[in-house]
Amino acid sequence: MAKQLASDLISRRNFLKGASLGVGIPVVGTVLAACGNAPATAQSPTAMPADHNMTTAPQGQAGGGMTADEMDAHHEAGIKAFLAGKETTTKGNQPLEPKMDGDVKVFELTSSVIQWEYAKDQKVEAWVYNEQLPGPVIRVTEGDKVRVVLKNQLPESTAIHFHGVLVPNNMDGVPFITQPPIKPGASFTYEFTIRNSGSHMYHSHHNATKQVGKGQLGAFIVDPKDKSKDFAYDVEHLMILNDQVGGFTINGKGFPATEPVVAKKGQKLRIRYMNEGQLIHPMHLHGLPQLVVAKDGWPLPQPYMCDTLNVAPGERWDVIVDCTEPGAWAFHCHILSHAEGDNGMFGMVTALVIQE
Ligand SMILES: [Cu+2]
Repeated sequence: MAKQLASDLISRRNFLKGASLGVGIPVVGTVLAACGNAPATAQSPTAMPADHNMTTAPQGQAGGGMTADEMDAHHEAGIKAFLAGKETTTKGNQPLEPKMDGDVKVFELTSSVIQWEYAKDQKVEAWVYNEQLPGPVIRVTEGDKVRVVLKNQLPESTAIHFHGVLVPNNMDGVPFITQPPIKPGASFTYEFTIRNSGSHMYHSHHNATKQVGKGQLGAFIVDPKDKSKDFAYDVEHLMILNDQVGGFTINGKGFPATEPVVAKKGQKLRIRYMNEGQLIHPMHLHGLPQLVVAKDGWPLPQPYMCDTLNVAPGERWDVIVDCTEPGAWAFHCHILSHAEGDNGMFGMVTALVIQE
């Protein structure tokens, strides 16, 4: 077990190669240095390497009924597990390939109930699209003719609202306002021509506290027809926030099962934030400013810099990060109870890894 974990860490070290981890969060450098010198023992606090550079912790209780050393061991184990990167095998946000029907792009979605692994060995009942959380990414271009066919295998009626996408009234997906509810076992077909670009979402608009909370959500991204009108970026990362199923999650996973955001030095990284939860989440990136370029898919008349960006329920924000500083930079929600406790970091935490 320890051997397996050691090899995981080594392969992740190759993956992170050139990231100059030592200049990022110091604890990461410490973890990797310890890993190089001793067998990995992430889950075994008693086997922690002694740190002679630090003052010995007092013997009293540090919090949560633990000594300071025990607490630090939990914190270190979480970081090690994150770096190993094999906490869970499932992944949401997979691209959904359309079938062509003439010039119409046809996307097929099925709502169903599954057990979703939001953290290592932690499963929870989730109501998902196409057996993933978040649901698959629907990505189209302005001017496209789009058809979305939803098959409902939930025990409740449902409907899809295309949040932020300009659609005809009868395609807006709100039961009893624009359509009948889609009963269990039934299907419904949405069809519209894409009029506006940007970072949007699709989600249930029926018993939504429960249905969206349990995972009836996904990204709907529209690229501009004229690519020269898009923001300049080299790589992009989608970050869907939720705070019900699985607790505080980024892309359906809680730290340390979250994915790192990876870019190379010199690249411009576009992050698309989407909040499908019930709470505001101020997303804070260490080390590098975020240039905020769009709100709800609409380009801002005056982009602005920040390090912490409030992402409220229903909002989408696009930011560009100029990846000038190599290293692993902590990246987390700054409502601290969504991110860190006695047992270490959890929930809405990841890292931006900028490779040299
Ligand atoms: Cu938060």
